[in-house]
Amino acid sequence: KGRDDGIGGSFDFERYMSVRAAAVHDALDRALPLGLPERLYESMRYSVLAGGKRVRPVLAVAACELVGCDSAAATPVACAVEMIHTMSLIHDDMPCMDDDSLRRGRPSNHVAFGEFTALLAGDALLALAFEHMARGCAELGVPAERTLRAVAELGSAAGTGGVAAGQVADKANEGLPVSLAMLEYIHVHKTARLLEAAAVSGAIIGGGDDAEIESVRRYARCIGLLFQVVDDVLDMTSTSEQLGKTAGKDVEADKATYPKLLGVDQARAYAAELLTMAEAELEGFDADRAAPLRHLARFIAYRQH
Ligand code: GRG
Repeated sequence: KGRDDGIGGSFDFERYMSVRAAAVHDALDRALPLGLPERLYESMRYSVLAGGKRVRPVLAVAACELVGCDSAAATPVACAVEMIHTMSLIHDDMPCMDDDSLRRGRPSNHVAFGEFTALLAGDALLALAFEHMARGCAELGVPAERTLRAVAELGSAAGTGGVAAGQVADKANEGLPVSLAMLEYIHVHKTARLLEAAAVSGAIIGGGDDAEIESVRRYARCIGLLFQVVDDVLDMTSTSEQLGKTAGKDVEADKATYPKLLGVDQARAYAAELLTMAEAELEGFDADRAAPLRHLARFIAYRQH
């Protein structure tokens, strides 16, 4: 097709990721201009524009393209999902949660701005996500019923049907023996649901039919869990390589993980199975259009950090 964005005959995934992630970064920058009170805006921009892999927004864009729509239509929903993800990181780092002082290579939001500003920046980002999506989709002429459906999808994934529920279960089980079923519940809700909602919302906004949307959901559910299993394996392998971990990491020592419950080899085998299942869900789609999501699944499976 001669496109220079990595979607040509031979697919260049790194280029696709960097072009799409840069577009999302610019859109986030525009979505969040400085305003008053300045400190609130600065705190929100500090975390949103700090970088990160941008996996969730790229998933939304790629799913929108998968169902045959232009990537631009998915920009507001891609920004919304990254705002929700970022607010969950801000709150997760606070002293009442995981008490982490570093995030995305710099001081956590509450370290840089203080606790109450960090808390409110997170709250404001969650609210802005839905405001931005509603306004942005309307401006682009996305049919309102698609936007409404995507709003419900993201709302559930952020709250009682996803991240907040998963985090409560995670905190409530801290230091307790955790079954594989509970570990799966925590990760499905805390991590996989938002990745799933990112992809599903992109497919909804792009005008996918119900069968396509459900295929995208099953694909994304697999890569959401895959993301966590790989994270756990990477954590364990890097932890065993680094002697004398910091006190902060010692708290994590009694945290249940897939390699601890299954063993590293079994956890890796589970990751391979999830990757196979994710790729199978893409078989019904045009191969060129499915290339970004196929490579994204492999990127998640084989990433080293
Ligand atoms: C969302 C309403 C709402 C509340 C938040 C604090 C909290 C409740 C939840 C914690 C959620 C959390 C931090 C889950 C972990 C998700 C995860 C795997 C984060 C790392 O994602 P990456 O690797 O990070 O994509 P980057 O920085 O690359 O974006």
